[in-house]
Amino acid sequence: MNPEFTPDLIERLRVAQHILVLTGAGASAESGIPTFRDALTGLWERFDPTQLATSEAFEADPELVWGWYEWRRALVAGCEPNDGHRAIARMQSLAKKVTVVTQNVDDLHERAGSSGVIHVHGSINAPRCFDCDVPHEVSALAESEGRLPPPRCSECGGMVRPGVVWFGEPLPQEEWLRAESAARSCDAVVVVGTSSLVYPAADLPRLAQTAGAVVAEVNLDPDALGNAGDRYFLRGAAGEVLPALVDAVWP
Ligand code: BJW
Ligand code: ZN
Repeated sequence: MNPEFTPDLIERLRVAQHILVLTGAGASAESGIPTFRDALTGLWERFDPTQLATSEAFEADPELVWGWYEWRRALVAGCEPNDGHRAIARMQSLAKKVTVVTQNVDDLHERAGSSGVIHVHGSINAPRCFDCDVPHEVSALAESEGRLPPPRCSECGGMVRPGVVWFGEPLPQEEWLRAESAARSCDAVVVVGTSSLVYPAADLPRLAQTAGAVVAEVNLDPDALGNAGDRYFLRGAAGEVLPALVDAVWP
């Protein structure tokens, strides 16, 4: 068994009444979706993803930003959930209660079989009007990668934008309240593949820890470990560590 799975951690997860799983881009990396702090490739290699994920970028160059999101939507549509997503879904079927909160805008948790997933940064499959917020039906995926003019809103003629949360925008209120409430009431948190740099999502493990929960973090990079107090760090790829962890806790 992985030596980082200490008997103490295994026992705390086994007896937990409510586990919060918080995922970031690293959870989908093994499915072929680049993380935010990874360099982009191809046509997009000149751009910093964190610079494209803003309303200022969209207003300055809508075709660039819409094209990038349509490229990512196509990428997600062509990717499959990985063993990490499947282990989380299995955890939901074995543990008493598991709430999955994701910062990811893909639907790979759902496709792996997870239910009730809380998307705190929105969804790449739910475009809406930039001006009046009316939802826009997703269009057929573009054949080629590159700049694309955003469609127009059928209500007001405004530009359609991706249904995701950009920097400086509030998180969807209901989703955030549910995520916060899960953090305050859970007894264990499993944090998967996030750099923990983006707030307020990065605060959820700290909130839970303050309320007495144990926190375990799965990440390839030890520097991603939050610095607050006694946490368990499970170094490695989500697709390897999570299935082994689920097997160890619920044999
Ligand atoms: C693996 C792996 C493998 C790889 N296995 N691991 C100063 C202090 C505090 C806050 C702020 C501040 N200045 C500004 C802010 C606020 C800002 C913020 O946090 N900025 C920071 C950068 C400092 N936050 C916001 O603006 C948020 N809104 C807000 O605060 O609203 C307030 C408000 C209230 C009322 C009115 C108005 C406003 C909104 C944040 C929205 C974030 N949006 C994005 C884009 C989403 C759409 C899209 O997908 O394009 O969300 S940015 C991007 O970062 C995306 C991600 O969800 C998010 C987090 O990234 P994540 O998931 O952690 O990915 P990476 O790439 O960073 O890390 C991957 C990790 O995986 C790494 O650690 C790898 O090692 C690891 N890994 N492979 C395991 N196989
Ligand atoms: Zn509109």
